[in-house]
Amino acid sequence: METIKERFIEKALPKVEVIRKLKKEHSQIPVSEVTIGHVLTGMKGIVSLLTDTSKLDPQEGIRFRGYSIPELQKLLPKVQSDGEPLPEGLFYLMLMDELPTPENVAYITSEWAKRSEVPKKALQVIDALPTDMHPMNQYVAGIVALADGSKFMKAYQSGMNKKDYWDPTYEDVMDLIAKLPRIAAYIYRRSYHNNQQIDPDPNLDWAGNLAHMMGFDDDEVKRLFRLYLFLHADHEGGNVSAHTTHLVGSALSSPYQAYAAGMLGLAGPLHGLANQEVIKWILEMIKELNVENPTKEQIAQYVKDTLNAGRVVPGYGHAVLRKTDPRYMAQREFALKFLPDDPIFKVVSNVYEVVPPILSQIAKIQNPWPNVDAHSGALLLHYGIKQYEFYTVLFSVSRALGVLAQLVWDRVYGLPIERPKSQNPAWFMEKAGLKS
Ligand code: CMX
Repeated sequence: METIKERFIEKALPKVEVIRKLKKEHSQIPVSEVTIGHVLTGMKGIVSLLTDTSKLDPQEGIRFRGYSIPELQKLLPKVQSDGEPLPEGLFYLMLMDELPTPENVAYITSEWAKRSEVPKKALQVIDALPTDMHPMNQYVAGIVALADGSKFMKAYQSGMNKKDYWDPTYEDVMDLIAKLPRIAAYIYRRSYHNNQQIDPDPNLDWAGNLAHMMGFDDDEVKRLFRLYLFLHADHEGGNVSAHTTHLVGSALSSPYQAYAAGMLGLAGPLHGLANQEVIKWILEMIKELNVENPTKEQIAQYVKDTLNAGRVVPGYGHAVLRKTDPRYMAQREFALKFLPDDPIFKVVSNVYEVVPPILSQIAKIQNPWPNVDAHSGALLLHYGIKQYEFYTVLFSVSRALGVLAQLVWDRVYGLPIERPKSQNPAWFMEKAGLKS
């Protein structure tokens, strides 16, 4: 057995005992009260999931295994000393619950490079799709095509013991994450660059290679990709992509199937697709107003028109956060450092000044502040990644790190199949003392 796997299970087993003890001896302790309001507002705030990898505080934002984004920007290994954390390091932290050394990160980079070859069968599935099919649909089709190679499913079919589930899950997770940059870049080159594919560079890290295979060799783009794949990796367990991956994984579907399902959730405009919606909205505003740099008054009017049309302002609001998303701030800092004069960045900055005061006036909106998706498109656009329909694929590549690290933990704990209870409207009316 390889070192990380050996150390992982050594660390994990005592935690398995804790979970067993909680289940056996403390099952009856209530952790949340469930009201009709919870059921009808998307179950927000009900504590009902077990997640190790990260925790979201409404005021402070995300912490990965206890570390905030600014802390990890200092503590995780980087390529340049003033550079961005390597996503490999964040994966290591989420999986192993300890900060990685540069050697640990180098090990993960080399493991993923070794496992990165995408079988021809999966590429043929993508090749069979129209090139103008939405990249997220192509991406998920590619992942599903990989599922036939699942080591977990093979071991399950051969009668694997329950206590060993985590082991082939770990193998699938490492195989799958390794292949994601190639699948993503393959779709990008196929849809937007005449299918002229670019081979990976064995000397590059996971994120740097994604930029390279998409056709971007500028050092700044590689830096942006490291930041991007670091920032989008995880956001606690209840968001649609994480929860779906966990839920589908609870049926013992393979990690490929569970992740594919999760990414179909990320493909929704209220979740990850918001990154394409933001840039689409900004470009449409610029086109409609026929100006390059709309004034704050023009932006305010456009925001009001969007709201009056019964649409959401993309990139603003959040189910949990009640402050500006620190992932937004980290991207803003990158923009201030590398592209302070970019015209779209200036529009994004003006939108940031205009939108929160308007949304704050609408009582039902819980959070008027920008989320991660309000900024990412402007950075990608600056470096020539204009095809905004592709943006959610990049989010997906990153999100694999958190949801799949957690899936290994789910399988170590032996978490059961999820099956909450549902009731019809008459049942709720009766609970409320109303006649049906
Ligand atoms: N623009 C207009 N209306 C908004 C709004 C926004 N940015 N944010 C919230 N609202 C509305 C909701 O649509 C809801 O209206 P109804 O009651 O009429 O349905 C009401 O305000 C209450 O919503 P909430 O409790 O504040 O927020 P939710 O938890 O229901 O929704 C979110 C959260 C993110 C879906 C919502 O803020 C939104 O639609 N934002 C725009 C889309 C977006 O940026 N999504 C990306 C989120 C980050 C990510 O997952 O990647």
